[in-house]
Amino acid sequence: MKTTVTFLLAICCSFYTYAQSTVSATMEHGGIERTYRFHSPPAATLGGELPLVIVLHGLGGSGQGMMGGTGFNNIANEQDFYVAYPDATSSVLGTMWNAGVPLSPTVDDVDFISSLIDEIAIDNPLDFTRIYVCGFSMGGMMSHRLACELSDKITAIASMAGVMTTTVEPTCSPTRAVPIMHMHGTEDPTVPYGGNALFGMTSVDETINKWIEINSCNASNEPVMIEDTANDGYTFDWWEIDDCAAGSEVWLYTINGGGHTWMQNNTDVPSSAKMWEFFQRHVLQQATIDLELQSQLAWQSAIVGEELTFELDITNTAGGLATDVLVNINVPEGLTYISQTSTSGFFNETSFGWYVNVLEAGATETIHITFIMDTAEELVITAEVETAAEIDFDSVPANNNPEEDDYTVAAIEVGTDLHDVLAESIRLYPNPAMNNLTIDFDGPNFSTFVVYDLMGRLVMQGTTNKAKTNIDVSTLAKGLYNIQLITNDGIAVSKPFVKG
Ligand SMILES: [Ca+2]
Ligand SMILES: [Ca+2]
Repeated sequence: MKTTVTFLLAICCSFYTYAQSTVSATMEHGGIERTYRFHSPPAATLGGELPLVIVLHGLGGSGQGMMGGTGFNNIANEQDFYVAYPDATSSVLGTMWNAGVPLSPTVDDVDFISSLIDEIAIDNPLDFTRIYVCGFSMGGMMSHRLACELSDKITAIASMAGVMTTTVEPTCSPTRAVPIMHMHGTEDPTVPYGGNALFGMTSVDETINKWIEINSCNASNEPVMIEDTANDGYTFDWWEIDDCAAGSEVWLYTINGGGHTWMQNNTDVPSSAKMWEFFQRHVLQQATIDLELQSQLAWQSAIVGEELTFELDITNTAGGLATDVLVNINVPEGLTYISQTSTSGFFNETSFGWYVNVLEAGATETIHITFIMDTAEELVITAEVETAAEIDFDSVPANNNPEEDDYTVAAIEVGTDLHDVLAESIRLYPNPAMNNLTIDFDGPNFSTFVVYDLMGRLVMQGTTNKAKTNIDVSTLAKGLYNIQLITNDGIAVSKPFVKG
């Protein structure tokens, strides 16, 4: 049996060796004849859809040159994907992508790459969820541009020594979070790590920060040094930012001492192999939902022993159906749960998880949760979408990012605002008062009252209860007075009245 298996493997592998192919091809685009190299791996002859990696050359380079220099064909043969190596059009500086730097050709290279994918797909069944672009130098700049402008078609990009250009950066607004891998040498003299404004190059930091912002990443972790074993003359720092919206990532490899060159297989982080490793982590999943949370508190009784109501709204502002939606409500110590009412779903009174389940496009569901306040300290209730089966346009569940719209904060601030709220809950009448003044309030427990005249002298004091309290003011001289009411918790609120 073992012998048979070995024999079959031998057939399969020799078959593979002979079945790969590389061709030169042309296609018409925008009235120009465009050229590219195309490599099919042996697995293509077995049928079925395969991923595509598009490799973009640098200024003055060629697809042929990239094919020879990157070794992507060998990886493709082993890992079963197609590779295309297109050629840029000519400029005064040589072959050049329209990546958005000065002297770029005016051809629409974004549309060319889009058309190239379609052209290749005619004869080669593509897995459209796994289309990747990478490039060197200006090809890397073009890769960043494609991530910005062709994000509905390209799953992820990787760049070696090519930053986002200064003309592309301000308008970069992909339709989804795009996984980005960037490699750059600190001693790169051509595309400097710190940028070159004159030639339209942002810095590596600006490029990465832009993607952190676009992809809503939590980038609080630090880069780590890759083990230095290859004796390649460099060290590599890896900043693996993997906490980003919609499962995207931003990876930065900083090559300490590295210049303007593709990292080969004898280095600790070979560019081609690492890019493919990164690409394999990502499959195109279009965002279809946009969950947003909003919350507020009913203030009136934000006082010890009284009720407080937390209102939470969840809205799906996008066009797709959201399913399996769970919202986690983080309730601090100091609040005792009493009851809830919700327009939809199931509420777990122990975990404070609100399982909304299904939320149609444009729909809003609401929950009201009532607590008793056990403390007069400031408290914060937060809530965040914990799970959703579909991809959200601009937020990622359970990443604890207060900047995202799937996160909301409701703060109970027992301070000046509470005094204002309490003051409004008190009614004094008649005002002016002749003989009797009625103190009428709802909610809070005011236990004592003190009356001061305009000079600040104490002229009367007594106790109150929760119902209306009548006090005899007939002995007071005509004029303006302040009555101060003090709660059981020692919170004092003043209101003026006139003795007529
Ligand atoms: Ca959202
Ligand atoms: Ca979130």
